[in-house]
Amino acid sequence: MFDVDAIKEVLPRRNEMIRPAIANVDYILIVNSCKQPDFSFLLLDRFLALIAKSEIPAIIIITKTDLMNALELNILKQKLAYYQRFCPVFYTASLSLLGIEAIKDLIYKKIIVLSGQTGAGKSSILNAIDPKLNLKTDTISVALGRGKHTTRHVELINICGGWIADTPGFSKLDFEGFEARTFNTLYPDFVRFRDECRFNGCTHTNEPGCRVKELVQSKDILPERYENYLRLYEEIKSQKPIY
Ligand SMILES: Nc1nc2c(ncn2[C@@H]2O[C@H](COP(=O)(O)OP(=O)(O)OP(=O)(O)O)[C@@H](O)[C@H]2O)c(=O)[nH]1
Ligand SMILES: [Mg+2]
Ligand SMILES: [Zn+2]
Repeated sequence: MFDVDAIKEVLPRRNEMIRPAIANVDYILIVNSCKQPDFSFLLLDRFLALIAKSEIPAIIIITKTDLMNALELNILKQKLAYYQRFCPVFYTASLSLLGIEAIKDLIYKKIIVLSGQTGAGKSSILNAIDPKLNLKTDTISVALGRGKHTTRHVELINICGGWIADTPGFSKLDFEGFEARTFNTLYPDFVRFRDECRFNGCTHTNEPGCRVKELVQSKDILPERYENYLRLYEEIKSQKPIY
């Protein structure tokens, strides 16, 4: 197997992920399943903010589209159309190979990291690209409604003329080292309007004359995304500082 650390020595580091430790990553694919485990916008927003801090471009991959009926999938697609303004979104169903060609095109000449909840279908995407990889996958736990941490370590795989890292899914993602005051800078859809808020450095929470809040009212900013922002903002604010 290719040594993940070797890449770090060859090239100057453009960016570096802390978990997993891979340098010069071109994209992080945030893998989210429609069901099993259930799709969560809060989890997606959490991922996007974490990745925004690493300054690596994110791409959203929606897996297991076969598990939603047409109506459910349409509702999901309508909301995700909002995210498409600042982040590409791809839809897949790995077992029927739907959407897999588009993922292959992404990998060419790139270093990519697959990231997402356990059981979201990361390894299954790679098996769909090349069945010879025969990566271990497992059904999700019915009792817990999530995966079983089937992939245990980072594996960097050379396929489609590029490198892609399969990673273990995680169930916990925290904002250690993040500051509430600057959390708004991790939201490209809010940053656009920053200069239109009355106060410099507006956190878009309690300040008067906040343009972002106006745009939430008029639904030009997705209200659920803003509500999740407030939840994550409060979470960061209540974190104990670590010295
Ligand atoms: N119906 C359906 N099931 C899928 C699809 N993709 C993956 N699965 C199933 O979802 C389960 C979990 O898939 P994995 O590929 O192991 O998930 P993972 O993200 O690699 O999980 P970890 O390695 O634990 O992080 C397996 O039972 C897969 O067969 C899909 O597109 N449709
Ligand atoms: Mg896996
Ligand atoms: Zn504001």
